[in-house]
Amino acid sequence: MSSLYQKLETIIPDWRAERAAVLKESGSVELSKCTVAQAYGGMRGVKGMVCETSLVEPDKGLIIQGYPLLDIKDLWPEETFYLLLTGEMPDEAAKKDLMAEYDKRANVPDYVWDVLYAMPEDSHPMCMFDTAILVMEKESAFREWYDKGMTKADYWKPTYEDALQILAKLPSIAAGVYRIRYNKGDIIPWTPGLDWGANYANMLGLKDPDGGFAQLMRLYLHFHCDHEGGNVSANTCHTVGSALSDPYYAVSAGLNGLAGPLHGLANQECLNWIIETMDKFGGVPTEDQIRDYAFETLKAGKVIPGYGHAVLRVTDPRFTGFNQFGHEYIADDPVFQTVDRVFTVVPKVLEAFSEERVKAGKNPIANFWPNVDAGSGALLYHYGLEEFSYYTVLFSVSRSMGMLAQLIWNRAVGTALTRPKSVGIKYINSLK
Ligand code: CMX
Repeated sequence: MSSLYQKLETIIPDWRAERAAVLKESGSVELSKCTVAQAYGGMRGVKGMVCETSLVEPDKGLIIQGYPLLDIKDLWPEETFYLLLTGEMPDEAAKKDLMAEYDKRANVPDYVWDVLYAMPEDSHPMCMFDTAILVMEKESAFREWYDKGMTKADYWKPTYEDALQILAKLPSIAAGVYRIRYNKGDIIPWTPGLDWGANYANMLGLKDPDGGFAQLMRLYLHFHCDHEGGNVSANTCHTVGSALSDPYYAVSAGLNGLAGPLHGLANQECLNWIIETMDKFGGVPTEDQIRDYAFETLKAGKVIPGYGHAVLRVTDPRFTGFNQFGHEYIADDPVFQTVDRVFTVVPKVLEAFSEERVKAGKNPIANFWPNVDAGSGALLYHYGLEEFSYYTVLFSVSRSMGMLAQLIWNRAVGTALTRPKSVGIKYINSLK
């Protein structure tokens, strides 16, 4: 048994006791109201689900199990997953143990490669990645145990096994998608003993003489791991999982949500916008040029990708962390310099544009600051990962940790089938 599994066996009874106590003592306490505007507005701010892995505070950003992200920015993804799931920092032995657990499960079934090679050449990498996860559904331990009959108390155990199987294989699958989709040559196999982030970097097959790219991948995979429970991907994974669909179904579904341009796909759009700006002005643009192009984009009815957020009201600490990495490792890179300069200009442009919107009777823009997607692409680009349409796959590998940790937690405490009540306009009018 892995030390993570043993840890879960000891703490899950406490989670269950806590849940029972909170329901008994506070079951009738009101968490939230929901106005008509919120019902039409994507339920922003409505508190209607429970998530223990992480919290997003509008003025602080991501807090993982009580730790603000930038206080723990040097964690490796193995440590991140352990922390997300247990609320505790793993010691070196537990980290090594999880690495060994991944080694045991890293082999990807051949039929996955057959499916990926058979997909149309112009398939989106996210479609390939999500398909690869879904096609492995027949491997699900949860489904096998469920079909044989198991008690609810055991639900978390095969969910944990599925989670480890999926996480162990994702770097290989994601790197394989890259190599197949962009004709980069043969699949590069997983290296036992190498960590999750460095293994992924290695299997992509890019040159990394000083290990900077592997270092970036660890950071990248750590930073994108989770963003509490209500975002599109986590919420979708949770809803699908609440029907006891197994983790292969649930994670693939969640990632289909991540593939949308208002969510994870923004990182592809974002670097696209940066490169467009550089092409237009023949290099690193001046602040005035960025201002003009930003207004041009907004006036054409488009969003400035990488800016704004549904919850955050400050600069995303994940952007700050990537920006620090850029200053430390690739300060002379023109794409990074452009991203850095855009950061000094675009918030003011969005503020001014928001005022114009309000004067025209439209909603204000709630947040002018960069989100995670504004900065990550420039770093990837520097290390030779130039295919923007691939970027959301990297995000997906990481976000699977959060979705799976949430799924295990929900199975462990027995969270119910998701079924909010919907209403129609006649009902709303009847309330007047
Ligand atoms: N550029 C232009 N307009 C923007 C904007 C931006 N960066 N951010 C918000 N707005 C607009 C919205 O489109 C909305 O307009 P309408 O009322 O005409 O539809 C208005 O401002 C109000 O939106 P909001 O309350 O500030 O933000 P939302 O919660 O509705 O949307 C988000 C949040 C992220 C979808 C939005 O800020 C956006 O589209 N940003 C650009 C895309 C992006 O970076 N997405 C990545 C988010 C992080 C992630 O999930 O990966």
